[in-house]
Amino acid sequence: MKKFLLLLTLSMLFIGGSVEAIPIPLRGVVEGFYGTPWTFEDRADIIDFCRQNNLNAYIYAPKDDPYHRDKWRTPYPADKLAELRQLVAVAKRNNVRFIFAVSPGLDLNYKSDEDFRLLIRKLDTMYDLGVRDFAIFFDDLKDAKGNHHESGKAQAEFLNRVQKNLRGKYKDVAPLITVPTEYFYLDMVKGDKVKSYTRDFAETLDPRIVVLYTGRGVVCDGITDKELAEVNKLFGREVGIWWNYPVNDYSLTPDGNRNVKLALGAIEKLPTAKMTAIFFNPMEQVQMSKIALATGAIYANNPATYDETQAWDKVLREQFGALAPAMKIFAEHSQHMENSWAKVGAPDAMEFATAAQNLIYDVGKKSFLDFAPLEQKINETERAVNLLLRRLPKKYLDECKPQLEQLKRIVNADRVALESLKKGQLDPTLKILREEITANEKQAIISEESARKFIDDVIKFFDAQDKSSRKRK
Ligand code: LOG
Repeated sequence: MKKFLLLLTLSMLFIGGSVEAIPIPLRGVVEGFYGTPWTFEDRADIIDFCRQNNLNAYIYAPKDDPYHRDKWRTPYPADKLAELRQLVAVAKRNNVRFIFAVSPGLDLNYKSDEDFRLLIRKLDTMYDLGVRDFAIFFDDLKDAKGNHHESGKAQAEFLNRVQKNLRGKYKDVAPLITVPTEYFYLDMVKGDKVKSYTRDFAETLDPRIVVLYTGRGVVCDGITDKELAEVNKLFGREVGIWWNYPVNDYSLTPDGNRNVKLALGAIEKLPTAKMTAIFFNPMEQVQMSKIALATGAIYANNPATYDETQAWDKVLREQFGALAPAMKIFAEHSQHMENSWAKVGAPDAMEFATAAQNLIYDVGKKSFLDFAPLEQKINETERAVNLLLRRLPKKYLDECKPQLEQLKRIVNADRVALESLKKGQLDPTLKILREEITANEKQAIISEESARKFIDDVIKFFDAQDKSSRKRK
């Protein structure tokens, strides 16, 4: 009998030869980035997008909404409240859970009854607007030296008290969601020991409260099943993921311009094991975020069968129709995000980079030269960029014109670089073109290790040749 039941369940899992999808129960978008918060229209648009893509939750947590973080004690003014009320209604219509978050950690006194009262007052107001899901976030409370002075126990007790208050008054609120102050794995441990903040937090926190974490790092190159299992064990519950892609608020120029590189790749390298929740943190550029977010939705609806290449193609076709092939070429150059502490996303324009590297290698070895592969890449990129600049609808162009124009400058210089290699002599205009590109990197960064790098490599190649020929003289 037991065997029969097992067979029955197994065969129920395999419908039409494929495993039935097991969606992550709580899946959606967390508006959790630094920089200009989305507008009402952006949010309504993304909530509608969530429904269309079978995402069921949106977290309201814009770092630079003063009433969410800096001035969390201050109630929303009437106009903001009216907007939130409308948004909650939009979410309800779309069957998307509107999760309202507060980030009080900058100056919260965990032991103060007054602070507790003020926080609950804010949540009560939102309850009255129709919100049934709440989150309290404690991320990014470190000082300039990277230290924080939070007590894991005090923080968890505070969260327990909030949860108890809400669940006591209201029978229809969902379990509280939180992000601890140590929210990425490498910050929770020291060597093979769990740090005291995280240990106390995990031990004290009501097991029903949902904990979100970001992976090994804040922005990291994937999460394995094993890593997730380790963190589940650490917190004594199934944790959820706050995934920092396609967010680009840390893509800064030396003079502090934000969001200069766009993350247009697919979500990749996430767990296939069972999970409770996943939220994708998007870019300020809301339309451009939809490429990664839609692949994230495909992932979240069936992690076990997710294939990022397939998902990416599908999403580009759905979102850009006839412009999809051109958009794919542009997006190929703008997937990878990396700095001293962050690394995520597939490498940019791999085929382009390989063609460029091979060519320079062959020129160096004075072996047979085949310019065709790179020339073809330059041609197709140029055609794609020009088409997009002419034909992309305004709502998209408004968000990606600087990057498209920058890629146009880069491929233009790539062509001059290629011609230089053909002639065996550096065209001096290449250095001028590079200066223009560098100047524009204040507005837009793209393809750093691929199309952009080829320019530097060719200049370096001729400079080195110059030097060695001078030496010989
Ligand atoms: C913030 C988030 C920010 C992201 C990327 C979390 C939990 N918090 O370093 O607001 O958008 O990194 O810069 C974060 O990720 N902290």
